[in-house]
Amino acid sequence: MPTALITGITGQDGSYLTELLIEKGYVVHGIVRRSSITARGRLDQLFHRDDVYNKRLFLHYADLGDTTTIRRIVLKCVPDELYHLAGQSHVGASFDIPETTCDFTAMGTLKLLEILRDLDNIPKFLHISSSEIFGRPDESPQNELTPMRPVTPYGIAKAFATQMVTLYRESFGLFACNAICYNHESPRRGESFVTRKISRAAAAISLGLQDSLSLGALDGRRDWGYAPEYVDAMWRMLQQPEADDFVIATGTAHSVKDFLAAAFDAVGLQWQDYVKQDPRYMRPSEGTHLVGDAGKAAAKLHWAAETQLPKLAELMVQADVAMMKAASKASDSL
Ligand code: G4F
Repeated sequence: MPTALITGITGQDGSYLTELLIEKGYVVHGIVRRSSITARGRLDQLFHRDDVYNKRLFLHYADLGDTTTIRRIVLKCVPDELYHLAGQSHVGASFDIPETTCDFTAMGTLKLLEILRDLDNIPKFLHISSSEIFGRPDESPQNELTPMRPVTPYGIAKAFATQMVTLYRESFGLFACNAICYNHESPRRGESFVTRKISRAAAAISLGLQDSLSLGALDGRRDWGYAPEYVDAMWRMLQQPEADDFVIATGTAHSVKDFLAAAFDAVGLQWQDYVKQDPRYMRPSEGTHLVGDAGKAAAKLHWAAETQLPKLAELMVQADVAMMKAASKASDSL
């Protein structure tokens, strides 16, 4: 059985990737941060499978900065593939906590690469990079050769990590790849990202549980895809004969207003009746024209995004409606 190690296993992408790898017959080890609150809900289905938990799925505690512990975990698990998904991933928050963002997202990646460089059997390595490395690009759509012009602390940290991965591939011969992922969403998306904030609000307003929704800039455009499809692209990258970087995107940009329209339409409402703008959610600086050209992924990985807006918004809203109805039923039965 092939063995994979995943940093950020409890996140949206980590949980979908774990499901994919378990389905493909892998043994999966995941690194989680120690905290007094157990936040592993996204892996629940796998935890309840007797044939999986502690048989083919194992969790280990470590912070990204704790190189001694991470080295020990890597030596113990002997992974064939290492998927590095962890980091401080909120772009807006990166303006408030730039040092933490750079420690986790930039230095955390370099520390992992340094651990790998010393191993006798170096696993194939995938780093989840981001469209934020392009910031305000000169060309649209962007591809793997588009120059990086990040305009946020998060984007700068990701640009550093991305370039280090390329450097370790070219200078030290590591099988190390960057998946340059554009925004990818799902019902498991964190609640502070705009799509999930909107899908939850549309669901709650339609059920009479919320009156309004406060957002920041509504004209920003993003290339939004469906997360389970993106983790499939990551896996495909590590099955290639040679390590390389790939843009993973739908190729279509939409505004926050487009997402709002699709999400509220899914519950028969007009977003203009409920949405307020709040300066608290405005960012000091924003990426623009972020839309990806995934032509190389199509040619080499035989991968293409399938789910587009408004289907994505609709499936997220429907999942939130179902979740809220189930929660209210459960509290009624107490
Ligand atoms: O949902 P967002 O916070 O995503 P953002 O900033 O594009 O970053 C996400 O995608 C990147 C590319 O894959 C990742 F690298 C990154 O880790 C993260 O997953 O914001 C999307 C847009 C922005 O233009 C933002 O200004 O929505 C706008 N927005 C408007 N009101 C808001 C809000 N964003 C958030 N989070 N919250 C708001 O209230």
